[in-house]
Amino acid sequence: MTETRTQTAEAGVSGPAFFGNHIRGQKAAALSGATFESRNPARRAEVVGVFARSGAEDVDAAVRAAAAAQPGWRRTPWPARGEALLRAGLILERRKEELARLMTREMGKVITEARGDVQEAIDMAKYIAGEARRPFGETVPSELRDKWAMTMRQPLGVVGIITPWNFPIAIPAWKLFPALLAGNAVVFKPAEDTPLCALRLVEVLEEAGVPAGVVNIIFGYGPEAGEALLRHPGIAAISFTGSVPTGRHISEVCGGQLKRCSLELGGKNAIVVMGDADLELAVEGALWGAFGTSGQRCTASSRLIIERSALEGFSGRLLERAAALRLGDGLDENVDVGPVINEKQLRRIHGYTEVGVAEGAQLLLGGEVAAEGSLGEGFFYRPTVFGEVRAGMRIEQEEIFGPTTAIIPVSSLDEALTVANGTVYGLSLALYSNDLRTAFRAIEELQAGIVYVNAPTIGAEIQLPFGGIKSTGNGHREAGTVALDQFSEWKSIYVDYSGRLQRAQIDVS
Ligand code: UN1
Repeated sequence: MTETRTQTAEAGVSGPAFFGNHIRGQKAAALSGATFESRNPARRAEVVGVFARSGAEDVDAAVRAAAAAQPGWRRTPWPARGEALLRAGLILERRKEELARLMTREMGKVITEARGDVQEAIDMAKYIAGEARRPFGETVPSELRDKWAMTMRQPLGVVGIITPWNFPIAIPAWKLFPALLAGNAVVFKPAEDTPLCALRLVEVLEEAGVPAGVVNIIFGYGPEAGEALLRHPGIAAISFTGSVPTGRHISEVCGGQLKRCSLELGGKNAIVVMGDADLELAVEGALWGAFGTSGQRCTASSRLIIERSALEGFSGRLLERAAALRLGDGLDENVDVGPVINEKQLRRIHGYTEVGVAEGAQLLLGGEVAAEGSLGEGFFYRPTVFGEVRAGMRIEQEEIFGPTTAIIPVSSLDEALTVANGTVYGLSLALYSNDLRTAFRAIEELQAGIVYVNAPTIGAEIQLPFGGIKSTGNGHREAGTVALDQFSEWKSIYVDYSGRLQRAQIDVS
């Protein structure tokens, strides 16, 4: 256990628990002694924990620990590494409810969704454990006699993993589990809003048999801990999920150091609803896609592109259903929409409401901070719907990362596809239609890493690659059959058993 109670000024009264960094399996305060707090966004007065605020010297200690542990882990057979990850999945399964409740306290998503988040990590553990016995290489004929040619995957060494707060267990699992299966050691910097979820996940990995030092956590802020991790020469690769500006910065630094980086960045995802669609189904999808996780998903349905013939029926139903969504503490099973993560995000989301109004979009619902009763204790924003949004408006182009969606009327499938494709992002796009030809045309034409038919833009499963095109990323994918690619190198091996020098390209007969 890496926690102690902090003492408040009054002797004997214990304050919130203190959590150090997790280095070589041991708790470690920041060398500077600095700390920060993680708070419950549904009640800002509630401190979930006090955490080490790391600087470059803490990062260095974590990288050294990882580098010392990596050779032993690399030599552990793949199936044995897989067994440890499977055990981690089984522990997560046993502790699912407890971890989900912690997640709701720490970042606010409603409890049903928090359970889904833990489940995504369980799924990933089981999937990747299966991969342990099939990290296939190739064996191909040599052009020379008595010589074999083959490939195998190799770990990179020590990798840096930097994760966001919106999926506090699932996204770390997407990255940590394949990185570990491939034989890497890890220095993990979780978002400063969800440090305790991250610590619990790593404790589960160690309980499951991942040796101390193989995964180390440094808590803290991007410009301090994240920056030091990124620049550390002992780090072979960075895997990052977060914003486009941070992703670009990471890419530039890694580029300068010839360091591999995989980036999973923003989205401005859209649901297209054609006139022939099942409107009830489309409204259900839009509600879930736009307001699930309070819209704080990179896959959120923040644009609803509606064919004019369906506009009235769709908008009427949507507004009625959205107005009935219940806000509150996500631990209450009757709550539909939890808080947003923090005050800064709350202000940013409201800033976009002001932008939309100034641009001339019609504010149809919400558009304000919700503060009545106990909602005033947290960071709540009303589900917000804009109508009469035109392609090119800022609220149609920029990622808001909150419970705000924009209805964009269009006149044809062609126009719908052009609008859907008309942003710098390319993560997830969806189409509702009952016409097979329309559906397949959209599947071909939509420019995104993920396309849904008759389902909203959220809801990816771990057995398919996850990621996007254009400014959403830099060509990598997480999860699925390619999960190991970002965390391994190919080694090509030639074995010549002829007993004589055979020159390739020359002694060929
Ligand atoms: C994210 O929003 O960063 O498809 C990830 C989904 C989830 C994962 C979202 N399974 O919405």
